Amino acid sequence: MTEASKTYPVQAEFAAKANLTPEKYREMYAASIADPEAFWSEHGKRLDWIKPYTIAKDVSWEASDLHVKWFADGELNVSANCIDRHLATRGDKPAFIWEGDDPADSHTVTYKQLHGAVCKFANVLKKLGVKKGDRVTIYMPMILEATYAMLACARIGAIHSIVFGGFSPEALAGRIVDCESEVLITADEGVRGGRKVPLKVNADAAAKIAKGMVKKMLVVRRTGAEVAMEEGRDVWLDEIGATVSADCPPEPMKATDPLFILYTSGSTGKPKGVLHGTGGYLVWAAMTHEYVFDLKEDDVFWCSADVGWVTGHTYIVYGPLANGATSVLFEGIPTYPDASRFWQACDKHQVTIFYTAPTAIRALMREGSGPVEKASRKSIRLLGTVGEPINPEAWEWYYHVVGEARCPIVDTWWQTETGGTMIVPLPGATDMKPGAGSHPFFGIQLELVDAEGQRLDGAADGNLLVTDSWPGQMQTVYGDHDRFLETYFSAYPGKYFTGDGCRRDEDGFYWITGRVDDVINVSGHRMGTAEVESALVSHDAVAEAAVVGYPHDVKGQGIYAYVTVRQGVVADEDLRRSLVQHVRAEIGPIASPDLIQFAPGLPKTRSGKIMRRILRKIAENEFSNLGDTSTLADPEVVHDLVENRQNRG
Ligand code: 6R9
Repeated sequence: MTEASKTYPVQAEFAAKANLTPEKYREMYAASIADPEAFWSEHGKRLDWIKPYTIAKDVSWEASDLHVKWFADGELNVSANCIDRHLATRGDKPAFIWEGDDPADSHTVTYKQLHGAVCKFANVLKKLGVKKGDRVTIYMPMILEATYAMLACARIGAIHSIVFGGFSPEALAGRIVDCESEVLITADEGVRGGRKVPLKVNADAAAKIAKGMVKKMLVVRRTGAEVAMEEGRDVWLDEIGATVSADCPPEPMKATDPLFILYTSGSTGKPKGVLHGTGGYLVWAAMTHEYVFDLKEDDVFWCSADVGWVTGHTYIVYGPLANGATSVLFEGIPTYPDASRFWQACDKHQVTIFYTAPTAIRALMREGSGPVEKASRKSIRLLGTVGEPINPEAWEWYYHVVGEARCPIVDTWWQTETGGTMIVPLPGATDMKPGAGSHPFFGIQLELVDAEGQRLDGAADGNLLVTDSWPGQMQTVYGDHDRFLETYFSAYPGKYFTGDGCRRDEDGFYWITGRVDDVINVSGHRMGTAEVESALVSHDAVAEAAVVGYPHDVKGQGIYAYVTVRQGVVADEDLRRSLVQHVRAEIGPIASPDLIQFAPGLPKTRSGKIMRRILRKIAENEFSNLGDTSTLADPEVVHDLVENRQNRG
């Protein structure tokens, strides 16, 4: 048996109290596939409906009639489901525990307090002129007001679009313009790892690039830094907040009305605005949160993602709150003030379920077990990971060192597009194999196909498809329904193509092997190679650029850029630094190339197509087997690329 196929049964002590058993999982899964309409009609009832639905699933993936409508004739309000309906029974229960960047800084908000804060925030938005259906961009640090802003939008039926606070003004502006968002919510500054992030300065720069699109900017005071306020456009939340009431009835929304847009990278072109609806998304967020994390009433749940990513949307805010759970919101980073931070905070707040990304686990693993053992971690009973494949070494460390072999690990595979978890070893229901996504969640039907689209049965390795809809499925690409069809349903008509490769082993466990398109996964963040390339070629010195991923110890994948400079330009260290700076300014620090190779030419076919396969191999330091190079226009180019490769690890 190889290390990678080791199997761990769920611990008996955990299994005895788990919400699921192997039998119950099998039974529910079978029911969800045999009659999706009946299954989801039943499980949709977990929400409070203003007007009950009569149909659960109204979906077509046919090119001529592509539509995704769950609970189509029902009406509900997401903020009422996340807040109001808990007030009678959980009014004094903490909804959020905020853990500041500074370990001395933390704050609890009960459901009752959350209700007041969100209603006020909603009235502020109304006062700024925001109406149902309007897009509101949120560019915020990890502070409570970010969650109030989301829930306030949901309360009045506005569509939020959160842009991760690490994105540059250029990237922020692109997203504001794409969805024509006239209101931008930001803070004076953010704080991460002891350092200030100039959010308002960036927001001002973005508003300028967006040329008059931003009509109102709502600014939250976080650090108290002196920032410029533009007369007539900018308002402080605390000032305008003092003028509005804390009474704001929730707007009845159709289940298919949009809840949020979240931009994500694809293999081509600009990031696309993934649009999620109201009813289906919330059912999926709540149900996956409950089953994936074996949720109990007194759990303290901590998802360490940023609200700027889908994981933060679904598992910091919507899933936990829809379930009336207590959710931790962390402003800082895992290594500040030191590498014990996560575990110290788990002790401090008695966290019972902890959910993070493999890249964080690998970074902490480097520091050894000392920082982990400084904390007791006794409160933790379940661990989770998300964002990229977890290598078995990191899994074992997480399991044995962090979880002391007491806690199951749920490795959750999903995407911005899927709204919530799709493949997971449900705790109590299945054994665990380190690195395996394992089994489909209720309602999820998977298929593996080869490049020609032939279905692969039994143990096999292929492209991962989903063959039928689920409530959390995105509805469309905002403003571009054709791109929705083209991106997900054109490679294998009538089926959803995930963009991931996957292996099914002899026991029927699914193992995600990574992206098979031109998307790379850097520290769990999705990055389109085309985006980085277009940032590079917008630099004066660059004639041509090609970007690929390569294996990176901590980040999972690093960004490797091949750059051909213009005639007369000196390709030296200064230029390297300038290119990195340029990409940071165009997209943000997460897109910084790790390695840049100056290349006099790129390998191209006679028809002028860059042969990425060769570039990937060289970046992986695997140049001994470059495959067929006979179609290259100039085979000499490859020799130079290999000679001057940057990854010799
Ligand atoms: C939730 C999220 C989606 C892509 C996805 C896949 C990778 C996410 C994973 C995983 C292996 C896991 N991915 N979770 N790969 N195992 N548990 O990350 O959404 O940012 O849209 O990224 O991330 O490649 O296609 P998103």
